[in-house]
Amino acid sequence: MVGKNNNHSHNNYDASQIQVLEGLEAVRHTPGMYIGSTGSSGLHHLVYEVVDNSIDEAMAGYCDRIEVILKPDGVVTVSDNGRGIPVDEHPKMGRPAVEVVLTTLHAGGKFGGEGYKVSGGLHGVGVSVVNALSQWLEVEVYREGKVFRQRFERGKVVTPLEIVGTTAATGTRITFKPDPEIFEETTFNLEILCQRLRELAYLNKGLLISIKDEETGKERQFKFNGGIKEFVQDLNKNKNTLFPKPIYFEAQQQESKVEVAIQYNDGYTENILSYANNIHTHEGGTHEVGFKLALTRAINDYARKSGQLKDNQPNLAGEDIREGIVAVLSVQLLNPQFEGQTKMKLGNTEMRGIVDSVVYERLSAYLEETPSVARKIVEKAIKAAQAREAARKARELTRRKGALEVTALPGKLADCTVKDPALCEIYLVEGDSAGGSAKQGRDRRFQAILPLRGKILNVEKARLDKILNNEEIRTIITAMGTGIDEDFDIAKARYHKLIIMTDADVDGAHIRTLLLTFFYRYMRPLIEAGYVYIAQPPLYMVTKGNTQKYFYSDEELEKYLDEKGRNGITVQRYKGLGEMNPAQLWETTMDPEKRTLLQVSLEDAMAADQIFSILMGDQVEPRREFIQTHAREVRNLDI
Ligand code: 0RA
Repeated sequence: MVGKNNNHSHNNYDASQIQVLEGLEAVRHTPGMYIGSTGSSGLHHLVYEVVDNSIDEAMAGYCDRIEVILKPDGVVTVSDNGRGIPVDEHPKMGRPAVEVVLTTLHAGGKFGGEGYKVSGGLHGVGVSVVNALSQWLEVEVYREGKVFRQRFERGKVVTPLEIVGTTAATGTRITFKPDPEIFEETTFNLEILCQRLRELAYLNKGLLISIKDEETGKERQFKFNGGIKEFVQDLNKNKNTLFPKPIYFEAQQQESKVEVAIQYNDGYTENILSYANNIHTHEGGTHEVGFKLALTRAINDYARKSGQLKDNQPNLAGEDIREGIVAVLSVQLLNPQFEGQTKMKLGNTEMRGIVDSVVYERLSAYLEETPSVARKIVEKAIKAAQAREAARKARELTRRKGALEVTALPGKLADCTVKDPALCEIYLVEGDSAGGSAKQGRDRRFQAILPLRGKILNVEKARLDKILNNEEIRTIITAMGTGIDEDFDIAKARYHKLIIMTDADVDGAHIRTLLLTFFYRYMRPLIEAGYVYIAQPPLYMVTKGNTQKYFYSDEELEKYLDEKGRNGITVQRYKGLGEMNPAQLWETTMDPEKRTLLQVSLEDAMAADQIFSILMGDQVEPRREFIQTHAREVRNLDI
């Protein structure tokens, strides 16, 4: 046993111990407050929280490997080769520091002097939250030549810290089983974890992060010596870039660190990913504002100096300068303030000026030194400005002609009879044959059907003026009645539910991604209002005698077959909606009493938008591969 004071065992609570238990009880009482949810997202958050502590150790320069292992029964291990959580007695608490870290809420902050500054994964909640929400957790510390071990159950100490062996290594290993009493969902998804771990590996150059699923044997390793420079190159992998090597710089200013990588492609979208302390700031914030200000100023200054922009011409607008940009901005700061609807917007006001001055100075120097690249960026921005002007004129013209007004509804639309939009829904259905079944199977009082034919316009490659001329898109806009883009008006929505119903195959996933991208870019308030849904048609029909049962996932079907056996059972796999007759389509997918709809969140749509950029890239091969690996995930959007 370690430490002088061993009498902190079960029935000998002192004041601090009582506080600890109250703290962890609070976590178990309202887990959502600490990890967001007790669904799949919260479950995965536990792993991120533990990994974040190892990342901090890596950022302090003491750790270069982190390993995640998924074990049977929902158990996870996270190991690192850092210094190991200190084991000496904590001066105030009279217990080993590692026990304090694992049982004290926000042991995040400093405690017991300089050496014990655990930033606690600036998500802020700390690893004690993981402990509180685990059926059991074991920590092993490799330090001072020894192996230390301690076990907890539901946050409570069950064995004191013990020395169980010797070792030459240093590091920390935390193994835990999320508590099934707390989590609705207890199976980890390797792909979801990989996404975050890959992102962390990009953000921490040279750090090796590996993950292994012991049950399937699947193993992945992430290590990027180029860090965010490689991140930007990978985001541009399927694109035509304007120049091969990303612009890159990092700088330390006051207590903060700023790191930037920029590369342009010949597309029209803006893709700036910003991070604060390794957290993706989806909603941007002060650092991103500073970045954009500096970018606009540096490019305009250069365009004038180089003579590409004449004295009598107006400045290039920020949005023109950002057309086709792919950039990663990563800042580290002491007390990050996260704000906004989803707490993913950086609020620290000082970061605006800090990032602005760093980016302006370093980018201006780069442009001076690299005129060939500078010229290409300015040329692209000038073209964007011209195109924007042309699009404005086209829109003006369309508006004057009243082309988007709902004078006549599209012929293909089978409208509903009820007129109150709050009660009405519109199904966008892939293909004429499924469209036909949906028309026959629906409740025509409140369900409208719009069949979509053929490939909808590739929105990534077209600008607004072209999009407005695409027939399928026009039909959707007209049927919805809202207009789009700057003219969008949600009050005019003719339906408060827009339901995307596509086949459960690759093409269906493709069409869905495309529609979500279109809504995300041109009708975003529709998504924000929660009006956009995805229908969930069954994957299988099982017939036994004269009864039929429907199954919506492979797991569901397997479970059923395991229970009932396969005797006298036929399984039909639906390849497309067209294989269901109108009555079946109604019963399984359209009847409000029985169906499941997935409501599309802004994050889902944002993800679709990113997937879309990859799908619609300029090179064909990676596309196929991507669709195949992701088709199923898109179906299982987590809401
Ligand atoms: C507090 C102080 C020190 C390291 C750590 C915590 C630490 C925590 C975790 C959590 C997962 N892995 C970790 N690795 C280290 C520094 C102690 C010293 O000065 O040696």
